[in-house]
Amino acid sequence: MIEEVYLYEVWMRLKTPFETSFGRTIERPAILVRLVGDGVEGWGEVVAGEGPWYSYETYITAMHILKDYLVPLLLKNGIEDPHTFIERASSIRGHNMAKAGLEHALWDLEARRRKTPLWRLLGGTNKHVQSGVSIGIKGTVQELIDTVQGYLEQGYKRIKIKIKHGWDIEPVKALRRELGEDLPLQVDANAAYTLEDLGTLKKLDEYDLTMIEQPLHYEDLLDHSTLARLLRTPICLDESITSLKRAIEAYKLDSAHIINLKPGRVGGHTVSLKIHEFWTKSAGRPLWIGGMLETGIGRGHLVALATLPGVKYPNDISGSDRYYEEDIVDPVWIVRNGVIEAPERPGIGVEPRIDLIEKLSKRIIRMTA
Ligand code: OSB
Ligand code: MG
Repeated sequence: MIEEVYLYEVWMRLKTPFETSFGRTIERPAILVRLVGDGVEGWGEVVAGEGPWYSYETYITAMHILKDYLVPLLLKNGIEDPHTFIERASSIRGHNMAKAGLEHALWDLEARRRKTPLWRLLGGTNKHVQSGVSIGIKGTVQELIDTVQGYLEQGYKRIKIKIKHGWDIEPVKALRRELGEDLPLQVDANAAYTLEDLGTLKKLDEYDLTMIEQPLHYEDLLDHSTLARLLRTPICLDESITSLKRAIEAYKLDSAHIINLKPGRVGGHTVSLKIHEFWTKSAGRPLWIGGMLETGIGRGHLVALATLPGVKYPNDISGSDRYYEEDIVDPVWIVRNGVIEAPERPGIGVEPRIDLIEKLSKRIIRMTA
């Protein structure tokens, strides 16, 4: 039985600011969800940001939905199983990131109870997770080149750069010129363009990018479908895929060849498994696992998901040291030769450092059955 639920609002200072077309992050909030039952713990992380920029959810709306709806739903009904939780939580519209934080904690708890690694419980097959790096918008092209070179020296398998108006053709052209045709390179626009920008997007199309991620509006499927027909570069959708239904629609409309699957965006592992099943088996298309600058706890959940057989590209799952001076888990996540090895330890396979988490928390809420 789950006896206690803790919600921690932690703040994590990034080693370097992370800039995208929607804004700049220096310090990142995260809501950590900790379940305690029968002497076993389960941990999850809510990936909502400080403001409603990537998604309408924020760490404050997530705290509200968890505290006032999701945790009471769980405790009142004695729910322990992630599938039942997601079914019952479907009466709450949206708020996928809040749902995922708690649902992930239930999965971790279940895996730890069974003394099995979460990735095996999810049906993962490949314990060698390919690690890519997502690089924010920089002040100068030279700074970008130096940053990319640094990550390549550390062994990262592919480079993704953030683009926006005024920071698109030039950085891509410079990276191709300086680092060659073979550099595995992709771009992420975070919804910065419209079909009016076809000229720019056509120019980007000439640089043999592995994919272009979410070029158009954050809810769009239709214009992406039009764009997909006009570009050689495969389109990858991130923001637009918020549910299994949206993934099916994207397939039917041919809006994308690839999905960046983020469990936080779709409401957790249960829905992620369904999207993986549909997109990679029924539709026969590839996907990979995206990130939201998670702490080591959220990263553990991403690593587990990235072991699934339909993951065909390197993921936005980098080592702990790419994000934070000091991560909140032991051991921290390490990238060797561009690979993170999924651990054989139970659950997400790393232990949250409670003392450090308490120290970094601005708010801690404890709820009991
Ligand atoms: O669009 O993929 C994105 C980070 C925050 C919000 C959105 C995105 C990202 C990233 C970072 O690209 C990926 C990572 O965690 O390394
Ligand atoms: Mg993205």
